[in-house]
Amino acid sequence: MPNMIPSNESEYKLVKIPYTKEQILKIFKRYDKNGDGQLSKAELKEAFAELGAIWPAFRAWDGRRHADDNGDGFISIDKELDKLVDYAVGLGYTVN
Ligand SMILES: [Ca+2]
Ligand SMILES: [Ca+2]
Repeated sequence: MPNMIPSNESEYKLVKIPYTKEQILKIFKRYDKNGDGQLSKAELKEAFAELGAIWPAFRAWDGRRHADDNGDGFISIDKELDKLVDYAVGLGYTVN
């Protein structure tokens, strides 16, 4: 924050802002790198890494366990992504 002189100590504290559902949705959609409308394990892993997951590979696995309704190993952006977003929202990732 340039040119800002905090008037008291509390303003130095890092304010953690949780991602909104919409932001998380956008991030997941952005990680459909090959554009097939499905999120693969590798794509999920990268998305969770961006969200700040400590262990993205685990989240990619656990997220699919929650949201992969038809069990094909992929998250369908049309049909299954909502569930995955709810799962990710519940983890409380914060911006920055
Ligand atoms: Ca894909
Ligand atoms: Ca699926």
